[in-house]
Amino acid sequence: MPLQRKPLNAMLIIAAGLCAFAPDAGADAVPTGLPPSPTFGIVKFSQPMPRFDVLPRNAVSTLVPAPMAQSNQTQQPVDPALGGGSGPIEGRPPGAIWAHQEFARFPPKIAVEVSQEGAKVNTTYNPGVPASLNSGINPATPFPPRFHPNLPDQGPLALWTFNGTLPPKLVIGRYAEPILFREHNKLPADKNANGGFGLHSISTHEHNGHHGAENDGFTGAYFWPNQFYDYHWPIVLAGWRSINTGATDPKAATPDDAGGKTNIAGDWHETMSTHWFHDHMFSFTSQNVYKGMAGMFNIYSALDRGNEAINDGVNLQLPSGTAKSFANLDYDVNIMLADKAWDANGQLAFNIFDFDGFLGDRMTVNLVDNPFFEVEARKYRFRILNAAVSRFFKLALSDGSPMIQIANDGNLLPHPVPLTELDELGIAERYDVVIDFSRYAVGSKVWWVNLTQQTNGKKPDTDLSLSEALQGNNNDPVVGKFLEFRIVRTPAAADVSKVPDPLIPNPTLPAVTRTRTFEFASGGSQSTLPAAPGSKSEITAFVGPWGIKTDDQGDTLDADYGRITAGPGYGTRETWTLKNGGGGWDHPIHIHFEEGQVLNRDGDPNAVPAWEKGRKDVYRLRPGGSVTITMQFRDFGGMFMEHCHNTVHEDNAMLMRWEIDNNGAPFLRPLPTPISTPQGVTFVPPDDILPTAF
Ligand SMILES: [Cu+2]
Repeated sequence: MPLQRKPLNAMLIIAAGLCAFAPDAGADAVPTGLPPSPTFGIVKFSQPMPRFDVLPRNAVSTLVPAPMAQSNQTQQPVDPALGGGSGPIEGRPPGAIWAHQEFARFPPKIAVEVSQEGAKVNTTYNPGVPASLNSGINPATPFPPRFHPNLPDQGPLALWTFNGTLPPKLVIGRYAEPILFREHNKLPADKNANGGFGLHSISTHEHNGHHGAENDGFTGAYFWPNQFYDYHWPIVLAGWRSINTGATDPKAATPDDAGGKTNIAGDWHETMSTHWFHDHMFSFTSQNVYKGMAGMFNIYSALDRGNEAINDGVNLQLPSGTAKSFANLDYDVNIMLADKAWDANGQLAFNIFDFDGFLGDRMTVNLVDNPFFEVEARKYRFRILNAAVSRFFKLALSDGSPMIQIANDGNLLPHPVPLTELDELGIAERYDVVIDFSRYAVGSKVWWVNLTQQTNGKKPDTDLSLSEALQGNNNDPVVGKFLEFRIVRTPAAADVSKVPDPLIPNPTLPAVTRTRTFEFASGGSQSTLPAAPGSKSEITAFVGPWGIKTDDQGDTLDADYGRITAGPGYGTRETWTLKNGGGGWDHPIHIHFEEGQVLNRDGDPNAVPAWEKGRKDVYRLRPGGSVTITMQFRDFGGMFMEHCHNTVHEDNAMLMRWEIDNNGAPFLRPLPTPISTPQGVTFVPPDDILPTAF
C-alpha cells in the first residue's frame, strides 16, 4: 500500500497561508474552476501582437566564468532561506557523468545568457524586424509585463519569465554552431514568495534537442536561486557518428554568413526546424510554464535557412525574407498559444487543486490577450506552438480558406499538406503553416478561430464546425476568434518564397531490435514509497492520480525519477506502442531526445494522417486510442524522460525515466540518480529498475 502523501503543491500553498481559493468553492466558473477572469473592459483585437524578443547571440568569451565540460563547483554562500552554508555556483550535477558530452568536439561558438526572474519592464526588446512588420510596435518604447493595456502590470511574484520580461524569447541557432545557453536562477530564495503557485527550483528542457542528457533539462537535475546552469546545445544532425561522416552530402549543410553553405556530418533527413524550451521542474512544470517559463528556438539549416531568395538547389526557399544570409524573420512568425486566467487584481491565477488539468478562460497569443497582427498581401510562415497547460486547440481561418501545413513538431514534413482546418494541436505540439494573404484585398481582415471546445482538463469536449465556433455563445470562452489578421499593404518586393514538394523525406531506418508498450492511465500507485532505508524516494517519487503501466506488467506506476523504466540499447532501433488507458481523457505523450515516426494508430497504418507522416516528438493518443512509433537511439547517452504533456497530468505522476547507455561504456549502467540541494548535488543508486527495462 503506497503512502498517500498530500500533494506537494497543496502542502506548499497551505504552508504559505495562501488559500485564496479552495476546491469546490461553489462560485467557480467553467473552465477554470476559479472565479471568472474580470474583463477590465478589454475589447478583442484592440492591441497588436508582439513578435518574439530575439535573445542576443554573444561571443562565448563574454561568459564569466568560462564554461567548462564538467559542472563548475566553485563554492558560494547559500541564502539562509535555502538552508545556509555554502554550495556550488552551478547547479548542474558534478563530475564526469554529467559533463557535457563531446564538449571538445563541439565547442560552443555562441553564448546565450538568460535569467529566470520576476516580471519587470523590458527596455531591450529586439523583435528582429522593423516596426512595419511588427504591427507598428516601437521597440524603443519600454515593453510592460502585461497582457493588455487595460490590465495592470504583472507583479514579480505573479509572472516569471526568461529575463523577467515580455514578449516571450526567441533563440536563433543554426546547425554546427553549438550554443552555450547559460541560465541564471534569480527567483526568490523563499519558496513561498511565489504568488500562490510556482516553484523557485528549475530545470530547462530544450524540447526535443538532440543533445546529451546533461543538457536536456532532466526533471531531477534542477538548480536553485543564485545558481546558474550551463546547457550545451551542440546542434548536430542525428546520425553524425555513423551517417555521412565525411560531410559529403550537399543537403547535410548549414548556412554561412555570405549566402553559401558548409557541409556537415549526419543524416539530412533528420534536419529539425522549430523547437521550444521550457521549465521541467519535477511535479511543478505546469505551474512554472504557466507562470511564463517558455520560449522558442528556431534552428536553421541549408534546407530551411530562413532566406527565401537563395536558390542553390538545396534551400527550400520557405517564406522568411531576403536581407540576411539566414534567419530572416520578416515573414516567418513565431506564435505561442496559451490560455490564461487572472484574479480580481488582474494578476495571473492558477487552480492548483484540479488534477484533471487547468484551463484558462482568456486566450493569449505571444502572451497578450486576443491581439491583431498586420500582414502584407503575400505568403507567411507561422510556427505555431501550443504552450498551454492542459488545453488543445484546433485552428481554422474564419473564411474557411486553406492553410498549408509544412511541419509537425520540430520537423518539416515529407510533403506539404493543404488544410482548411488543422488537426487538434496538443500541448507542446508545433504546427508550421503557410498562409498566402495575397488572396485578400488590402484593407480586409481574416481571423484565426479555435474550434476545440474544452471545459475540463481531461480532454476536449468536441471539435466544433467553423460556423458553430463563430456563433460566439459557447460555454467555453476560448472557442472562437482569437487573432485578427489585418491585410495592410502589398509587399514592396515580390514574394519569391516557395512551398516546394517534397520537403524533407523520412530517414531510412535499421531493423527493429525490440518492442515496448506503455499504457497511460489513471489509478496510479507508487511502489517506492514509503522509502526504503538509505533511498531518496521521498525526494524522487511522487504520488498522484495518473501513472504509466509498462509492458503490460505490474501496476500503473506513479512517477519516480529514481526508477529506470526503459533502457534501450545504444545504437539500436525500437518500436514503442503508447496506449491510452481509457476513453475519458486524452494524453499528448512526449518522448525526449529522439524523433519518432508514427507507424500506425490503433494498429492501422492507414489511420496515420498525412500531417503525421513525418517525424514527431509529441503523440496525441486520442481517447481510448493507441499510437505505435519507432525511434533510433544514438549519438548521446544519459537519462531522458517520457511523459504526458498535459503538464498537470505530468506533474501528478504521469512521467517516467528512460536512459541510453552503451552496455556500461561510456555511460554507467544503470546511471545513478542526482539528488539536488542548494548545497550541492549527490548521487544515489536507482531505487527501482523495472524487469523489462534492460
Ligand atoms: Cu495526460
